[in-house]
Amino acid sequence: MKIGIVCYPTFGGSGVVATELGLELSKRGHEIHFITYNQPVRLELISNNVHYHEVNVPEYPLFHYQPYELALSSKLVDMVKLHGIEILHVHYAIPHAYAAYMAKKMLQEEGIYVPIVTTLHGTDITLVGSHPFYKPAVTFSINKSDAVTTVSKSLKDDTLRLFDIKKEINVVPNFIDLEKYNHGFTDCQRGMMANDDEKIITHISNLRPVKRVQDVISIFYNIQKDMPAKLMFIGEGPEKESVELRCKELGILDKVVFFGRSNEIDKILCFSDLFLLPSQTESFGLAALEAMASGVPVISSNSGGLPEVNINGSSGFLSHVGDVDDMSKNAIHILSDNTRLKSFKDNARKEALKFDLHAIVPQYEAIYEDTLAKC
Ligand code: GMT
Repeated sequence: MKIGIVCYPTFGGSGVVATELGLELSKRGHEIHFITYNQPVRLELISNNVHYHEVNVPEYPLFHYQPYELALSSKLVDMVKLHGIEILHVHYAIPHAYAAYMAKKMLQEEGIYVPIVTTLHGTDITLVGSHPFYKPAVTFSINKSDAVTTVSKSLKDDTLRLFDIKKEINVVPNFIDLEKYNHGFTDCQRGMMANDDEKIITHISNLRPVKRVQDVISIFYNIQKDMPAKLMFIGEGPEKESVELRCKELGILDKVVFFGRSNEIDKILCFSDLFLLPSQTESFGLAALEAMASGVPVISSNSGGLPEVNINGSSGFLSHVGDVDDMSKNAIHILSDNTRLKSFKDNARKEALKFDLHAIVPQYEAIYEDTLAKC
C-alpha cells in the first residue's frame, strides 16, 4: 500500500508512535510518505520506501495566525496526486483529520478517492479537543474519518463520553520494538551515574503540567530520605524551572541529574531501577511502556490508560492522582529489597511483551485493508 502519515514531528508519544509505525510498515513492504512541517525526530532513515514531504507555511504579516491546516491540506492534495497515495493515516483529530477531510473533498472534485484513518492520542481529546472552542471541529473530524482508532480502551470511553460519535472506534494500543530494548549492555555504565549502593530513579516527559513533575520530586525526596538514591530527570518543557527551584529548596540538587532532551533513552533506562509517571492523565503512557521494556518497574497514577499498561502489583504500582505518600510507600517497597526489585523488573519486561510491534502493527494494516475494501 502507499500510505500517507500525518503527525506532529516533535518529541512526544504520538509523533514517536506515528514514526515507528511508518518505519515498520516500510519494512513490511509498504511505501510510506510522512507529511508534516519538520522531519519527525525518530525518522533517521530515508530510503526507497520512506519519504518525507515538508509542509511549508508562508509567513504573511497581515495574518496573526499562519494557516497551517490550509497549507497541510494543499500539500496532502499535491502529494496524493504526485505519488498515488492510497490512504491517509492521520494522528490527532485536530488539526490533522480536519485538514485531511478538506484534502479528501478537494481530491474528490478531481475524481480521486482517498480514505482517512484517524488515530486519537489523547491530547486531542482529553486536554485540548474537548474545549468548547474546538469540540464541534473535533466531533466533525472524527465522524468524517473512514476509520478511527484510539490508543487505549480508556481513551475510547473518554471519546464516546465527551463527543457525539457515530463511528465505530477500534482500540490499537501503543507498541514497542522489543529488540531495541533488549540491548544486551553488560554494565549499562551505571557507575558513571551512581555509586553501587545508590538506587537510580528515572522520569522522562515533556514537563507539561499534565505530567505532575512536582509529584516526581516529592516522591524522590521521600525515597532518598529512606535509602541512597539518584534521580535522572529527562526532558524539556514549561515546568523545568520550577522543578530545579524545588530541588534547590529541598536541598537535593546534587542528587538530581537533568538531561534535557536525550536521544539515549535506552541507555538511561538500562541502568534505571524505577520509573515515575504520576501524570494527571495519560491516554496510554508510552514512556511507561518503554521503561517496562527495559525491565524497569513503574510507579504511576491510575489515570486514563495507565492501568492497561502498568499492572498493579506486577510491573509496578498504581495510585490515585496526587497521592504522593502512597506512591512513595510503593516505591520504597519495591526498592528496599533486591530480590523483590528483581522480580518486579522481570515482570515489567514480561508485561511489555504484550505490546510487541510485531503483534500491533498488523492491526493497523488490517484496518487499512478493510477501509480500502469498503471504498
Ligand atoms: O503526553 C505526551 O507526552 C505527548 C502526547 C502526544 O500527544 O504526543 O502523548 C499522548 O500520546 C501518546 C501516544 O499515543 C500516549 O502514550 C500518551 O499517553 C499521550 N499523552 C497523554 O494522554 C497526556
